[in-house]
This record gives sequence, structure tokens and C-alpha cells, in this order.
Amino acid sequence: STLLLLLGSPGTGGGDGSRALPEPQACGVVPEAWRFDCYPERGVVVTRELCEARNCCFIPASSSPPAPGRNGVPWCFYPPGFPSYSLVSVNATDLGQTGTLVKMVKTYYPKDILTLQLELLYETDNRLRVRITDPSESRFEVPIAVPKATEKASNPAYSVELSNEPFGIIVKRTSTGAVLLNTTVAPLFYCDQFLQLSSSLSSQYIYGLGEHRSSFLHDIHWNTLTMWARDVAPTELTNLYGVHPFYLAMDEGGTGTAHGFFLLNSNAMDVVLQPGPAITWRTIGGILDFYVFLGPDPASVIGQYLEVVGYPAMPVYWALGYHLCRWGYGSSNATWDVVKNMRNYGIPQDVQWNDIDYMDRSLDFTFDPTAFSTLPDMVKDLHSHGQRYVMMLDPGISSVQPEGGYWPYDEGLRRGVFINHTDGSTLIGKVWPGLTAFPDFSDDVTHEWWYDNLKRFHDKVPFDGLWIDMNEPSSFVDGSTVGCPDTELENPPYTPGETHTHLSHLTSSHYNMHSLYGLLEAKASARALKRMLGKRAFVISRSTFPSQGQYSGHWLGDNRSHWKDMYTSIAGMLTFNLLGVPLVGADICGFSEQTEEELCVRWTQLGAFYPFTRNHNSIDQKPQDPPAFSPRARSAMKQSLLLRSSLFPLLYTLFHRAHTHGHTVARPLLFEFPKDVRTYGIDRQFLWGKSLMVTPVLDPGVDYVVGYFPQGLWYDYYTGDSIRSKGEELRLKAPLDHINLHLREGAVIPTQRPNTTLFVSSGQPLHLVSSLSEDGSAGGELFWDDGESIDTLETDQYAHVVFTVVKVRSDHYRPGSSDHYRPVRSDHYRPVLRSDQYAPTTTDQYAPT
Ligand SMILES: *[C@@H]1O[C@H](CO)[C@@H](O)[C@H](O)[C@H]1NC(C)=O
Ligand SMILES: *[C@@H]1O[C@H](CO)[C@@H](O)[C@H](O)[C@H]1NC(C)=O
Ligand SMILES: *[C@@H]1O[C@H](CO)[C@@H](O)[C@H](O)[C@H]1NC(C)=O
Ligand SMILES: *[C@@H]1O[C@H](CO)[C@@H](O)[C@H](O)[C@H]1NC(C)=O
Ligand SMILES: *[C@@H]1O[C@H](CO)[C@@H](O)[C@H](O)[C@H]1NC(C)=O
Ligand SMILES: CC(=O)N[C@H]1CO[C@H](CO)[C@@H](O)[C@@H]1O
Repeated sequence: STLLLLLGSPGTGGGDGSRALPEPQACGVVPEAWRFDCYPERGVVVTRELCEARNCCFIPASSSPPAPGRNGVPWCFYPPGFPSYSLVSVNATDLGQTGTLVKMVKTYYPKDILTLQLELLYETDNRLRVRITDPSESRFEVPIAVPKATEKASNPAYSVELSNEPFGIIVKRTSTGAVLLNTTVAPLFYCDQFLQLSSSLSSQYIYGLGEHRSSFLHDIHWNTLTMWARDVAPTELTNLYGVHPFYLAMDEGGTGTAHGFFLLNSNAMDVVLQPGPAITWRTIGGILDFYVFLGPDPASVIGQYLEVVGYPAMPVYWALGYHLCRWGYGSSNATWDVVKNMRNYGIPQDVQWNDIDYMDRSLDFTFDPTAFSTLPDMVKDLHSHGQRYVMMLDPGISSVQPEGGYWPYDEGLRRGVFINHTDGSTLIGKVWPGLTAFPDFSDDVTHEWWYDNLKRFHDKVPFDGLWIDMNEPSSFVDGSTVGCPDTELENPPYTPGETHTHLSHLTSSHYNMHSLYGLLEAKASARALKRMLGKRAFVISRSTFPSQGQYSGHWLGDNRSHWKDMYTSIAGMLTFNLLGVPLVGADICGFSEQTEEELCVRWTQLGAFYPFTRNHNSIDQKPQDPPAFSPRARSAMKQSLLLRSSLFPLLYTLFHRAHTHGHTVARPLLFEFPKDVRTYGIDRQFLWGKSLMVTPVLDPGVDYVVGYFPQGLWYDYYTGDSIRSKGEELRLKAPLDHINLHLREGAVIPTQRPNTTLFVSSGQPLHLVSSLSEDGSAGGELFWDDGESIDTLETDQYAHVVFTVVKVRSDHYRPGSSDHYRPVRSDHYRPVLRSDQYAPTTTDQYAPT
């Protein structure tokens, strides 16, 4: 281009080694926390020679890596002034600015793109979008619908400064001057298969970046989080089933303000956190297209993020009931017996599930004609008891012809729905049934074929929802039965974390779209269910991507029956609430390995507060459904499930808020107390909405639990006893049959008399519990509709009741007496008689004592 000719000719220096090495002094001044890795390739022992060939600084670090598997301070890092792009022109546009970036010197990765286009889009007052693209050639962009701004934000909460040489973007919060983004801290890379952007972080408090098994608050000490959907049992330091390049971070200084960042990119990537604090995004394809959300509080950041990727769907009511599942019931009769046993004990159960063992030879859309011959009858029986049935489906479609043919495969081939090799032949991998083909869910023809299959199967087994597994997609052979082709896509110059296992890149579309597979399958499944049943769809997916919440919920994967796994499930649940997938939970009592009674009781108590509550067990383990345990354990589990069921009106209302406003359902304490830095790392406690705090026992052999109570007045949910906290840790009694629940001051929450299914319960009497604040006030709301029709909000088929408690006669206010503080307009929701432990036993209104 003209600009390049004017400014010098590209291709000199850098890769051909003609540029001078950095001065040792220049290297020495870079503090360890701010060294950005110039040699991130895994499995390479970086020597001075290798490092200097990249014109980088080489200084062996003084300290050893912070944790096994972590890299620690890089020995090879970019010197100040390492060649990067320059901003050579900027012009105003209707929505912001556009600019041209050029670079004179090629990097050591192939196919540098030396001229780039920069677009700054001031989309709303709280949302900035930045796109960096190749103006000469179109590159892959993630095919999810994002809002298009039509006019420039008039009063943005952010200001943008551009640094010309080297190019960088600095985003500040106008009101405080806090620097939220500063990309000049390290060089920008934009090669065909290596794009890298670094920025300072404004604090060490950073959340999100799923799916990884970690604490809720990320560790910024040289922590590399890989993103590439992958079938692997949850393990620290590796990428798991879902990909979510979004973070929430607190601004500097503990002021309680927060912001967010979202990189709209689906290629395999590494995200590196380092103590600067700083972050590096390193992706191997697509474009750099990112958003900054200004909040200013954590909850608003999430709302603004979900405005871009989509609010979660309103779940069908029974999604919020108790679900029971295991791999290896062995027969429909054995499955049915468990359901009957649950009924005999009067334990709530809304949904029975089956894992793949219901299938005939692991084939989708079939059931075992012998062991599961009574499956259709069982499902009818569930329906006649107001219960539902969900079974697993895998995307891999057997390509081996069973006798009599296999319609899903034959028809799929006929309609051309399967993913091909580049030569047009069907790509064959291997999953449970053996050799399989993989439907291409990015295509409408495939959606139609998927619907037809579901409909044909539904005519035999009238299931109510779908559990979609193995959709990373997972395959037991690398690439395909013929391996992987030897192409640039298979051998990128840089390979993020664990991206080479299972179904690999194969074609350019898979290279870009691998991590979108679960999202697209969920979309096809939800569409098909809605069309078939005319109700809200219930889908639970293992693999997820931004916008997933519009189509499905998620379970946290194949974790183990360990106390530690129970603890980390809280971080998983909270993270997915930030990511717009609030319908989430872990396998209660643990999936793999043998559970123990005490663990299973504690986990059922915690699980009663997962937004999605399912007990699931692996094959060859002893049963872990509630009736399998001693009377004491069984009764404790039953009580916690009745308690959940009594709170259904609250939970349902919170989901309505998630659906309409992008609020979280299971909520980290820091969202409600953002000015209290002590809440920033809490992931052993959480809230439902803004008021109900759950403090589960997460350790064996204890009858107490220590919980943090942010400043204010809290009420024991069961007794109404009040606690005035200055912001302190409190030791609470926690015998085996008790989960600590506290109501924050100022709340009115709707509850109902529980029953064994929500279907029955939805006709149960409703009831309000209020917790007065010091000044005698409280408030809350109830959203109520038929629980399953699509778009009740849009069609006006709902009730939304707002409750306010005000002090009517202040002269009569006496602490301890609640007589004067009746909820207004409570006529239809009269408190009902309660005889049991799952509802408050003293007063309906808790007043300060
Ligand atoms: C900005 O405007 C100038 C003058 O019209 C033009 O030469 C230049 O190409 C424009 N730059 C961009 C990035 O649009
Ligand atoms: C951005 O980062 C650069 C490089 O570290 C630094 O020199 C500059 O002061 C930073 N700018 C702001 C506004 O923090
Ligand atoms: C399942 O139970 C039904 C009814 O009790 C019985 O008729 C049938 O033989 C049983 N099926 C199997 C496979 O055990
Ligand atoms: C795979 O190739 C066949 C023809 O060989 C074609 O009909 C089909 O549409 C292709 N599949 C996809 C998903 O593009
Ligand atoms: C549960 O529902 C059934 C059927 O409507 C009803 O007969 C029963 O009384 C209810 N039980 C409770 C505890 O409300
Ligand atoms: C209970 C538990 O350990 N949950 C983990 C299960 O795996 C997910 C990842 O899929 C983790 O996020 C959870 O922490």
C-alpha cells in the first residue's frame, strides 16, 4: 500500500535476524511482574540462543514457578521498544473512529498481516467495541448475532486514548480516571495464525474466563487458561468443555466499581494472567474483536455483557425441580424402581433421567429392546405423576450399518448433513457406538434432520427434554479414523494448551468452529423441542460458548465424589452465572468414584441451592439416590429438597430477572457488597438473588461452619433470630441435617408449601417471608405464570407482584414485635400453617431483636 511505501519497506529485520539485540540494560529494567513471554511455545526448553533469535531479552528468573504446571516468570521476554504496529491515520466515523495500523518489521511467525484496520465503536454509554481486522482479506468471524449500534453513545462513561508509536489503546473510566485497558504494555501480533494482544489489568480481582476448574477468583500468578472445548474430567490447569473469553474485573482501589472485557473469538487460545497485573490474549485465528463494559457495579457489567451475547432463556418450571440420574441403571425397570422408591418416601422428584445405557448398542434415537423394553411405559407413568423424563443424546451418529439400516445415518447422508474431509468424503471418528459421523449443526438442513429424528423417537418414547453430551465434539481417535492431514491448520506455528486431543482441526471450518459445536447443537435441540412440544425447551449441554444460556443450561461435567469437588462446584456455578448460563449445577454426590453418606448429605444440601439440581452417578458405583442411604441421611436429604421446593417461587422469580435483565441467580457475595474487599474471594458461600445467603458445610466430620457476614442485619432463615454483623466471620452450628441459610435485612421473599413435585406444588398455597431492616422496611417481588408456555411475558400471560413493607406507625415501633409491619397487598398470599422444618417456624416477619 501507499502508506507502506512511504514509511519504509516491510520485511527488513526481525525474522531475518538483521535487527540488533536488545541492550542488556533495557532488559534489566523490566520488572518480573511485567515480563511478557516472548517464547510461549510449550515443551520447548528456551535457551538464550532461541530467545535472542527472536530479538528478545533472556534473563533466567530468580524464583521458581509458583505452582507445578505453571510457567512462572518468563525467561525470554519482549524488550521495551520491540517492533509493533504504528497508528498512521485516524478519522472520525458515525460511531467512533477508524484508523490504519502498519508494521514495518515481520515477526518470527509466518504470514504477518502488515496493514490492519482499527475500528472504535462507541456503541452505548457503557459499552465500547473495538475491532482490528485485515482490510485486504476477510477473516473468520464468530457467527453469533450481536447488537448493532446505530448512533454513537452521547455520554460515554469511558474515554479512549490511542498511542501511535507503538500503537496501543488506553481505555479509562471517565468518572474516576481509572485505567481499565492499556494495550501498549506489550507488542501487538497479527499473523494469520497468531494474534496476540496484552493489556494491564486494573486490579488482581478477575473472574470468569471459563471453563476451568479453579477458585472463583482467578490466580494471577502466571496462570495460563487455555480455551478449546475439550472432553476431559475436570482437572486444574487444563481447558475443559466450554469456552468463554469474558472476564469481570474490579477497578483498582477497592471502590466497588467493576468493568468487563469480552473477546469475540472462537479459535483455540491461551489467556495468560500475570502479576503485573496484566493479561495476554493469544489466539490462533479469527480477528481481534472485543468489548469493554463499564458497569459500574459488577451486576451491571454482567447485564451489559449479556445484552451483547443474549439473555438466558426462561426455564420451564420443572427444570428447577429435583433431577435424578445415573449411568448404569441397567434397565428401565430398575430406573422405574428408583422413581417408585422416591415416591414411597415422599422425596421430591420432578425428573428422571437416563444416561446412554438406555440406548440399543449406544445408538442415538433407539432404546434397548430388552433391558429397556418398558421405557415407554415408565415415561407414561412419570407423566401421570406430574414428573418428566430426560435422556442423553450424543452428536456422533453411527456410520456402521446395523441390520435393517439406521435411519439417522442413512437419511443424514442423503441430506448431506455430516462434516466432510476437505475432499468431500464423510469424516468418520469414533464414539460410544463405534465409528461415527458428526452432524454439521451450523446448517439449517441439519437442524431439520435433527428435528425429524427427535420427532420419530418421541413418537416411541415421549421424552420431555434433552441432555446433550460429548459435544466438544469428543471423539476417541485423533482427527479421524485416517488421522489428521498434514496441513497448516493441523500444524499452527503456536499451539495453545491442550488443543490437539480428539477431533482436531481437519478443515478450516472446524479450525474456527470447533468450540462452537456445543452451542450450535444446543440451538438445534432447543428449536426442535419448542417446535415439537410447543413449550419452553429443556436442554442441558456439556460444551458451551457465549450466548449458550439462550438455548441450554449446563452441568459441570464429570467430577468426582470428593469433598474438594463439592467445594469447587460453587466456583463453577458462580462463574456460569456470570457467563449468562444460570441454569447450572454439578453432579450432586459426585459422578465418578464411590460417594460416602456424609458427603452425599452435605452435597444434597448444597445441591438444593444449585439453580440446576441433579444427582448423577457413574456406572459400577453403588446407588447414591436418597433412598439408598440410612434413615437419618435420607431424611436430611428429603428436608433439603423440600426446602428447595418451598423456595421455588423465589427461584422462579430470580430466573425471570435473569431472563429479562441479565441478572445472576446464584450470586457471589461481592455483587451485593462490592465495596467490601473481604467478599472478593468468597466461594464457599453464595446468595440466591440479593437476600438469601447459603453457607454450606464443605468439610467432613464437622458440626459447625464458619461463614462471612457482610455488614448489616441478617436473620436465621429457620428461627428468625437476628445477627448484627460488623462485617465478620461467624461460627454457625451445622449438624448433619442442617444447612445454614440467612436472610438479609430488607427482603420479602415468596415461598410456597412444598410437595413432591413442582407440578403439584404450583397449586400449593403461597406465602411470604419478610426480614425487616432496622427502619422497619422490606421489599421483594414475585413473577408467576403457567410455568411452561413460550413467551408469557410478550403475550401478557403472567402476574408480577411487587411487595413493599413500610413502617406504618413509627411511634409504635418496638423491636421484636412485628405486628405493625404486615406486607401490603398480601391477601392472596396468606401465610399458611406449617408443621415442619423447611419453613420458618416462628414469625413470618423477622424484625430486629
Ligand atoms: C482518513 O481520511 C484521509 C483523508 O480523507 C484518508 O486519506 C485516509 O485514508 C483516511 N483513513 C482511514 C483510516 O480511513
Ligand atoms: C500504558 O502502558 C505504558 C507501557 O507500560 C505506560 O508507559 C503508560 O504509562 C501506560 N499508560 C497509562 C495511562 O497507564
Ligand atoms: C419389567 O417389569 C414388568 C412389570 O413388572 C415385567 O412385566 C417385565 O418382565 C420386566 N422387564 C424386565 C426386562 O425385567
Ligand atoms: C459433504 O459432502 C457431500 C457430498 O460429497 C455433500 O452433499 C454434503 O453437503 C457435505 N456436507 C457438508 C456438511 O457440507
Ligand atoms: C401434595 O399434593 C397432593 C395432590 O394435590 C395433595 O393431596 C397433598 O395434600 C399435598 N401435600 C402437601 C404436603 O401439601
Ligand atoms: C463439583 C465439582 O468439582 N465441579 C467441578 C466439575 O467440573 C467443572 C468443570 O466442568 C468445574 O467447574 C467444577 O468445579
